[in-house]
Formats: sequence, structure tokens, C-alpha cells
Amino acid sequence: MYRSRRASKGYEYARTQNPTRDALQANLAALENGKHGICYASGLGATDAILKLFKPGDEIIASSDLYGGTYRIMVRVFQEFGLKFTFVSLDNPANLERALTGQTRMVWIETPTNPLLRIVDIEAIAQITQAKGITLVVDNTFASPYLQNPLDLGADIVVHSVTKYIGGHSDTVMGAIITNDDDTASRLKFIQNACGAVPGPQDCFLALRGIKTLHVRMERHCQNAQRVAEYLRQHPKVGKVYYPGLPDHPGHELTKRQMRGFGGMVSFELVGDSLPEAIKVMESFEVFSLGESLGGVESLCTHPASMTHASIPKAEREANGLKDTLIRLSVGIEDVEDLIEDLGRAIG
Ligand code: P1T
Repeated sequence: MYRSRRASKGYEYARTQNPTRDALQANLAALENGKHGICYASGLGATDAILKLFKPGDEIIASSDLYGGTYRIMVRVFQEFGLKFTFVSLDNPANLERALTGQTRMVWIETPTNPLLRIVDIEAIAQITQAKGITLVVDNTFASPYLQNPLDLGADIVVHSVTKYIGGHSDTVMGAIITNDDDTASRLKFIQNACGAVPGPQDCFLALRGIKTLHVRMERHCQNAQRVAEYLRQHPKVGKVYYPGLPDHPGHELTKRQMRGFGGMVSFELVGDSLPEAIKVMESFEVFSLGESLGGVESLCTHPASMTHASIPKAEREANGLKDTLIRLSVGIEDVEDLIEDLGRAIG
């Protein structure tokens, strides 16, 4: 085998290793109180790598309220390769006990969930998975590492769509995994290099720059979202408001224990549940832009049934409580009075 006489600096090929990516990976590991950070070309690239840790016949239990793309990669891609998936509402940990089988190898949760903002008790779920040697993955995208650190609560793997709050400016698509487990990290690094879904160095630079303001942005996202949720709550034309910062949200007390703030995402329905009315509201916004994604400095509004969650069959969406009339807001860091004025004008 040929070996150069010149000493290698460890950066022979940028798919395998790159100094800007190394800096970001170390940074993200530190933010999540983890030992290893590994970045991918997108959040779904990170999900893909985690699913590749398993083999045909292995069973994965995932929370039924989750990002539509996560459902799609599980059911439309990995199910074809023999992995088995069960979707269960995990905001009640007893449902997990009932769903476990001898083949269960991984439990996948989002908390807060996308788009219904349900809160899953990470510690309670971890107690169950740890007792059985099952891997617990927490998608921490909606909270960000500033508000929640799942590894500290017993999770084995944390996954992020860096595209969202971590990047913070809607100009980068990226994913990340953080873990304390050396064996899992070396298998994931192998997959990262072997399968190639790596982010480019410029995107890693953008994510690192976004992280410098993560704490300031998250504080403002939380303040603005609380005001928006309270405004929607008292509006006569608004029906249900989903926001863990509202005292009657079923996960409110748990959020206070598990997170350091209530986050920047708010979902709501209009009184009467009319789809044409909901569409009219979304099309009337001037400050909230209609678009897929979340977690950027600018406010966005999304229609989950036709956009982010369209790949989940309607019957499954509805069984899980996701109505066609649900409107999801990613509350940005603008002047909150402008946001309230925009909501008032659009809802009428
Ligand atoms: O878009 P990407 O970086 O591949 O991340 C996928 C992903 C993973 N996990 C959660 C909780 C997510 O919300 C997402 C992406 N979500 C959207 C694009 C959205 O608007 O909900």
C-alpha cells in the first residue's frame, strides 16, 4: 500500500473530515452536553443515518405526532427494507409499555411535537427504554439545545434539523446527531463517510454563525410566541390554540420541568373549522410568510395538512388530531406588535 512520507493533517478528503465541520460538530456536542456531534446534509440525512443502524426485522416505535418527512422516510423508504414501524401517541408513556415487543430496538420521539405541540416526558420514556436496552432517540428540533437537553434526561441520541432554530436564518439546510455513546458515534461516523450525506463547509460556517445568537433569538421567540398564543386564545374567531406556555395545555407543568422556555411554535384552529376560512387567513398575512420550515428569525405560517404533513395519509392525520384546518405559526423575532396586528388583520 502506498503511504506518503509527508505527515497527514487528517483532512485528506472533505467527505470524511473537514475542519469547519469539525468545529461545528464539537460546538453542537457541547450545546447538547454530549461527547460526539455528527453533521449531515439535512435533518432527514441525519434520520436516514440513524435508521441505517438497524436491520430487517427490527421494530421501531415512533410518536404518532411527528414531522411528515420523518414518517415518510420510515414508512416509504425503510419499511421497504424490512424495518418495522409502529406509531403511538407517546405523550402518555403507558402507551409505550403496551406497544413494546421483543423486537423493539428503538423509540423515536419529538417533543414538542410537530405540529400539535404535544409534550413527551423524556425521563419517563427513558426509564422504560433503559430497562430494556432499547435506543431512545429524541428529535430536539422544536426546542433547540437552548431550551432542552435530552441526553441529560436519559436519551441515547439527539437529532436536530439544524435548518431550523440552530441555523436560525432560513439560509441553510443541515442535520445533526449528538450522542455520548462511543460505539454509536463510530457507527454513525462510518455511515456519514460511507453514505456521503455531508454538509458543505460554507453551510457549517453559516450554522456556527447562527449559533452565536441562538440564546438571544430563542428568548425572543419564546416571548413573542407567548404573546401570540395569548392573543389568539382571546380572539372570538379562534378555536383551539396549541402552545405549551398556556397554563391549560396538558403538558404545561411537564414543560416547566423539562424545558427552559415554551418555544416559538404556536398552532391554532378557527372557530367553525372551515378550510376556505383557514386558507383565507393564511393568504391574508402580510408579516407571516406562507412557507414550509420554521425556526428562522422571520415569522412563517404553514398549512401542515397540505405542506409539512401531506405525506401522512389523511385518515392517520385525523386519527392523531391533526385537522385539515390547522394553521401552524413559527413566531419570529420581529416586533411583537407587528405580529399581533398582522394576526388581527388576517383573522378579521
Ligand atoms: O428539513 P430537514 O433539515 O431535512 O429536517 C427534517 C425535520 C426533522 N425533524 C423535524 C422536527 C422537522 O420539523 C423537520 C423539518 N420540518 C419542516 C420542514 C417543517 O416545516 O416542519
